[in-house]
Amino acid sequence: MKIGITCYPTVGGSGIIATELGKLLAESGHEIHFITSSLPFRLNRVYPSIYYHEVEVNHYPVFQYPPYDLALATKMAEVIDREELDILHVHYAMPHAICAILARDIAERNVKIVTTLHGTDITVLGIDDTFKKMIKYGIENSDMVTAVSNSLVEETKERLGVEKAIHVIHNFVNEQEYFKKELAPLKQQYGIEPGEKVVIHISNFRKVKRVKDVVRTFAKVRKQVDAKLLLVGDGPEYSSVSQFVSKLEMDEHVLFLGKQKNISDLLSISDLKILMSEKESFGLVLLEAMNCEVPCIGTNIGGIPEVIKHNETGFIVELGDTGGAADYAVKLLQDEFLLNRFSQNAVAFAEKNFHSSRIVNQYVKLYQEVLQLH
Ligand code: GMT
Repeated sequence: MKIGITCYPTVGGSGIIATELGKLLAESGHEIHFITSSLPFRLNRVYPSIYYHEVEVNHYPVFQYPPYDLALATKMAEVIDREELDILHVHYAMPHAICAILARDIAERNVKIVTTLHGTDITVLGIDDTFKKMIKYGIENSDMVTAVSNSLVEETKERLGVEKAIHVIHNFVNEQEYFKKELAPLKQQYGIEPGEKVVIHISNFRKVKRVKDVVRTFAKVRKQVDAKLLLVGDGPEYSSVSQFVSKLEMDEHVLFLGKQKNISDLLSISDLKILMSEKESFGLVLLEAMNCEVPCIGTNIGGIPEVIKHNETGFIVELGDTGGAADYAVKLLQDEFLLNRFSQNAVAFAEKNFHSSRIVNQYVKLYQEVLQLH
């Protein structure tokens, strides 16, 4: 098949999924055309049968705002016809599905549109009345729609009143990259003592991630367990979280690592991952952790309970329950046998339910079905 893929190419779970999917589809013989504003950051080497078409936005003085969406739709239409695409798979309804629909109208070829919903398009933009109708239109006029969790399907139907079938295809990780490595020297370089446990949180530090709840949980854990907290990522809440850490006099125990590329190395030196989000359609970082044998504690929000199996691969707590999260964390970190069992359960659960080959097959099957539609 010849498949066009559009996503937000910068750092973010949806961009990672779209790019890794493109890479795996290319490996299994399909021709992939990325149509994005910049080179997807995971496309870090040459892949025969992967092509990249850059969307260029012209800055004519007559436009007060550069028309990115229109430039994208025009580029999509051009690529559909020139490269004879069978399918255009877009990640995010807003604006990508809308642009794809416009491109389908402009193009001469009968291309099928598959839209994948990743969460923030529904849980954040879908609340805004201005966008609600537009997102609904994008979903209803796509040929097939997928969402990354059952919870996101329910939320989409509830918030937007969408009747169309939405297929759940969970997220996956690149197992060649996410696996546990032996990296004891790295721990030492970060000044982590041999007996100390390592708790990790990775996010884009947006408000919805509730990073302060992670710090609150960790502060409670520290009262009983010798441990360090690694905070990985950057975003709007970064400085207020750092002030909060100082206020709790935890600077010595919390390491702010900023944005990092080799996340699997950091996960390999970690014992536990904490995600206290108030919105999360899936939580790809949890799956990355599980593949590196790191059990997770997460909130009972969105798709998180579909990824963490409570009391088996980690624990689920209610939103804001930092006391409960700390109790579970202490229980795991103080019992080497239990921690090891949860680590093994986590990697086995990830392999069984979210292995890349399984997920990519689900997409291929969906593509085959969409091509049967008139
Ligand atoms: O979480 C974010 O802020 C980034 C966002 C994205 O666009 O990558 O993540 C969303 O998509 C990911 C990939 O499907 C999911 O793992 C995240 O849970 C989802 N984020 C939210 O729903 C808040």
